[in-house]
Amino acid sequence: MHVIDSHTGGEPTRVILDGAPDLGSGSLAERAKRLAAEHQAFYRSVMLEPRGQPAMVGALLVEPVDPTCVTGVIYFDVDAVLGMCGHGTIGLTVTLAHLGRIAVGQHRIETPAGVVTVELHDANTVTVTNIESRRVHQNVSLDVAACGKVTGDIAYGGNWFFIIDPSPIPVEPANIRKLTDMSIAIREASIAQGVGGENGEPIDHVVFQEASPDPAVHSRNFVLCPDENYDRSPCGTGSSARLACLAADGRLAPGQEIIQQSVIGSSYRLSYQPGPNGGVIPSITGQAFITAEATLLFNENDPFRVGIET
Ligand code: PYC
Repeated sequence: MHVIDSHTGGEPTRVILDGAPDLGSGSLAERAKRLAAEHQAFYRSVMLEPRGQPAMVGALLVEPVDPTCVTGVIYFDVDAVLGMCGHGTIGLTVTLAHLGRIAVGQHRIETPAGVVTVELHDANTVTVTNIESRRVHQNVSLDVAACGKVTGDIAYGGNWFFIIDPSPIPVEPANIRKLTDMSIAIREASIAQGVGGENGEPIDHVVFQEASPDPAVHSRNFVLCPDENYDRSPCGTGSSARLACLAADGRLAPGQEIIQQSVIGSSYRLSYQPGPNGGVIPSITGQAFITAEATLLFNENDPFRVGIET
């Protein structure tokens, strides 16, 4: 299995070029469901240690349905198949350029959540124009055993987010353990209390937001991903969901650009345009760097061939 690894603001992406199971035909959403239901062992073996690493997202290249797209892609982490992934799309675009498959300019990429547009500015810098993102519930309260009542907004940016703004704990590297524990407890409470998206979709990510002390930076976030790791990048789909909340609250005008940082200080430039269905069309600019080109090996005699399951 040939893969190319990259990181976007510190968050790793592994693009799988070949050697993956055949997901058959149908829409990308149908093929993503098949991947989740029938091929868990495959994607876990690629993401888990010792082959993978914590927080890594896989990007499986598939044939697009829409022939105007340069590729189709299905993203996943060790615990879930994702609707879309912003940092992964920046990493994938830089990888496609590295492979000589695309040049500087605009390209379309099909994901289970819909078609996104990417603009490759140079070997490392990409703007993703995401699918329409929206806030679906405001000021939702959850009773969380570990920390009491927590209130947040529920928004969609290609995945489902519970966004707490302002964060009750400072969004700083020293607090990563505390933020992780609290966000896991919040996600578990949302599931136990039946709180989710507009059709009951489960919350898969939790976001803590806070204003930045640096006047050049609008805000910082901590984002918990389905695999219970935090996003090292400011999370493209999470930033999209957040833009939808800022727009709905009248706190950010269309076209106004802000800088959002992750908990480790990596940043995206963000803006939006109004969407056709009352949401926002987010624009996310970030940088990715290739870290490895590799062939993954699966030795029959390796006791950890399928990864370390804990
Ligand atoms: O950037 O959208 C994102 C993302 C989702 C999970 C990890 N990164």
